[in-house]
Amino acid sequence: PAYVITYFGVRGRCETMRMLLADQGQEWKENVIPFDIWMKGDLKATCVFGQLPKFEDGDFTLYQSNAILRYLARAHGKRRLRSLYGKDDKQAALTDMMNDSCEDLRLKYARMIYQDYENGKAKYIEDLPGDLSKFEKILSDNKGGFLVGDQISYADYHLLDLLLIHQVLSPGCVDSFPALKSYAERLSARPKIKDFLESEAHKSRPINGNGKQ
Ligand code: GSH
Repeated sequence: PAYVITYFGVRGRCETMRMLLADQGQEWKENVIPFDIWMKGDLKATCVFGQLPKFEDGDFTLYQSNAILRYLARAHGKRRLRSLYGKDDKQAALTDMMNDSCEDLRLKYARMIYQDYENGKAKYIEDLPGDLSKFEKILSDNKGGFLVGDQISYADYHLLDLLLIHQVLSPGCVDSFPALKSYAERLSARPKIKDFLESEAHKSRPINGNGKQ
């Protein structure tokens, strides 16, 4: 495959792009970097911002997980006009807005997981309905069935990943949000996403690098 994902052996910031690729019928190669190799610093020194993931499409190299998602969003979709990035510039802007909000929640989650798990987890779970209710309202207001319009976008894969990892953190956390719950079930049941979620590759990958989830 032309696509190569270089990342640690975790779901982390890459499971969204993996679900996007799987759902779009794409193949990719995983270049898994053990953390002790990373700590030697040679690869880090070659990364533009000193971090992973790194994404390669042939001889084109990209960093920053959300830029990678947008690159793939422009390249895939049923037809070029129905990309994973909305139907027009306004839908593209709304898709970016949704993804930025997913990024906000991902950062909040990562901060708790990596810096404050023991003390902060309970408060995080207590506050979670406040975060989820925003997405619940968006999905129940939009009759198209997705975050934006009536077709899947790269932001939907991001939200799906967040919903899946939050249901591991706090089982049942979407149960009081009917739109979110059915959205997560419907996206997870898309045949290629279902196959991906049931794959050993996905199931055996820890969510986070420190074993917390
Ligand atoms: N904004 C970046 C993105 O979205 O790709 C964040 C990348 C990032 O935080 N990478 C972490 C990393 O490389 C792993 S998820 N950590 C190792 C290090 O900084 O040395």
